[in-house]
Amino acid sequence: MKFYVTTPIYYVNDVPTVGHAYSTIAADVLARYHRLLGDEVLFATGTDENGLKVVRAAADRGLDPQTHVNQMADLFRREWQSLAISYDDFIQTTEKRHRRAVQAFMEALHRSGDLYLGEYEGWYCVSCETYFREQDVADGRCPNPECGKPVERLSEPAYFFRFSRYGERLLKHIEEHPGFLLPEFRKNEVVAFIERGLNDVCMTRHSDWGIPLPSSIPDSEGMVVYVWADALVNYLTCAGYPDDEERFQRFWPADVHVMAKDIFVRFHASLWPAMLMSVGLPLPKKVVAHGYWTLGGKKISKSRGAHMPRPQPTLDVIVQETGCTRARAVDALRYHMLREVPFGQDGEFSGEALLGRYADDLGNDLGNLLHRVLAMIGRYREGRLPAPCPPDPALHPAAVSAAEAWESAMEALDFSGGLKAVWAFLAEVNRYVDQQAPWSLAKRGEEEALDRALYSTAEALRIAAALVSPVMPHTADDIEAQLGLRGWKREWSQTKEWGLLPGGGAIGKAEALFPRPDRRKAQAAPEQARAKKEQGAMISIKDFQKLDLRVGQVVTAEAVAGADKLLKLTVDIGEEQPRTLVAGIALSYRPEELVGKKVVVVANLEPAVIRGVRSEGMVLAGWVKGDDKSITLVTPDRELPNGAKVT
Ligand code: ME8
Repeated sequence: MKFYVTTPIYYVNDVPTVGHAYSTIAADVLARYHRLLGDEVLFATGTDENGLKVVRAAADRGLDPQTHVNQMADLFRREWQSLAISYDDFIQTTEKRHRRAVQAFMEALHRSGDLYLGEYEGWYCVSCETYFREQDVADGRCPNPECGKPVERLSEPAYFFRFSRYGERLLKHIEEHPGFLLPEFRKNEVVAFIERGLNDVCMTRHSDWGIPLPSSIPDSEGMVVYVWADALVNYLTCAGYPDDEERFQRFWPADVHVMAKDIFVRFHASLWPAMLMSVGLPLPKKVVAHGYWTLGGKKISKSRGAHMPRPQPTLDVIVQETGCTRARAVDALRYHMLREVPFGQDGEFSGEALLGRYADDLGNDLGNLLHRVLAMIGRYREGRLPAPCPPDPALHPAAVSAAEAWESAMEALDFSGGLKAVWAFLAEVNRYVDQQAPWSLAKRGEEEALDRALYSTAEALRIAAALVSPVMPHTADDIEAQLGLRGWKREWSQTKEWGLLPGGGAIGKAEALFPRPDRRKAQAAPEQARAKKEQGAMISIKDFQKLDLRVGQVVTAEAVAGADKLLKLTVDIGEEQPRTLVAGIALSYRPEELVGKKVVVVANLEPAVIRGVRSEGMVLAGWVKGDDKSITLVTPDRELPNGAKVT
């Protein structure tokens, strides 16, 4: 199978924002996923260089337009490479191959009878590179609500495309191909737009920057192709149109065009399909619009200024705040953007939310899981994987359903839904580790069960690596390396198989995948890092103030039936009734020694039922880790009344 995915080609009037990165990352995830499926993938992106906007941006920089566009295209290339964008083709619309494609396409349009010479009378918005009708322009300003800039009066001979002919055919195509336009609610906007009636589109203008109309078209002297018509044709150019027939047959039609909603209704979901219909080419299989990333509720856009969130400074912040590597920060940004917001919706871009996801989803759910499992394989099996065991019913079906959920999500372009399913699987694996409690199996000498638990969790992590790999390619590589899989050829089908990790294989060096700021130093020593994890992350003074710590006095103390470490206490903390609580201190205190003792109690701890006793707080105690007999209660140094606050 082949798979051809595109991003918009971006204007080179300024540097990319996280919004541009978003479309490009989404397309990259599709491309990587399809490569794992074994498809022959063509992933194309590039830059839109022929508009008037570009000429003005070049003039502002004191450069000739070609030098300016080449510099900007290089900047985009570098940007995408740094975000692990695995594009196969990067097109610049000033390239020769594209000029050739656009001219061939215009000739084909002319041959089809859909191009006619007329007089253009109306308004042009340079910022949107769009023509507007007389009635749509009020007070000389662009009617696009996100723009509103002054429009320019134009009156010149021009070629028009008979867009108006295509309303019915477009509606029919949309109806007959339910998955053609996504998401569904935006499809309705397209239908409404077409039903209001389509106007012919001016396809040329007079300029000395742009692709000249071919001289085979009469009276075309001095005319260049309207930048939008030129830009849309890039999708054909990348597929080999018009000269590389074999490549074109192989890759066209595109499987998915990805973009935001700004250029969906008018351009990609109606004008583009109509242009293709006119020249008799098949339509793309899917055209998908995502929402906007916003800042303060307004679309993030280059024209709003330098403070707009951009990928590189965002990566800098992640690295500074967490101490992670840049590659890891790239993965975190990619994950966050796709997970945080359902693909069709708008979302507010927030560094805080990003760091939150970094700590919770990536640090805790994934990074710590890997670390725990590897540490146990290190400790109990001298760093060697136990022999493969049969599929574990608690894990294997969960892996298969995560893989299947991801597959449907990729069809529906539901990135956040797909990731949610993968994280539900990780939650299963975390739960499995807690339930199996390999440390207890080791203590009890249950070697076979321990082998099974360790192998199964490692195998689950191998699957998790493949599942996350389209979104987090560096992380997937590192998980595999830590599991000892060197030179491993990853394939999607392996996400549903079991037992692929070789028994006896030596695991690699365990390193925290997503270090936390407070664990930076501990990274070098995995054991310490684990201990730190149990202590938790840094908290602010505000967090600390949430604790209601009070001096109390033990009123009664008794053993808890069937639990040799627990005592049931009642403690007077200055309330009407003494609190009942359960404390794990029975190996170091006898009940009778406790009565009358002053202690410190966490009074606002959520109640919990422990061994059938409702415990309404916790007494503070210190201990030497691992030695239950060393537990020592914290007690005030001088006399304090019951209920006194401890701060
Ligand atoms: O429109 N949120 O180029 P462009 C989400 N050259 N996506 C965003 C975004 C945001 N805040 N800001 C930008 C053009 N994007 C034409 C396209 S295609 C044949 C020609 C992304 O540089 C999103 O994909 O203005 C949007 O559609 C695109 O950048 C617009 O990029």
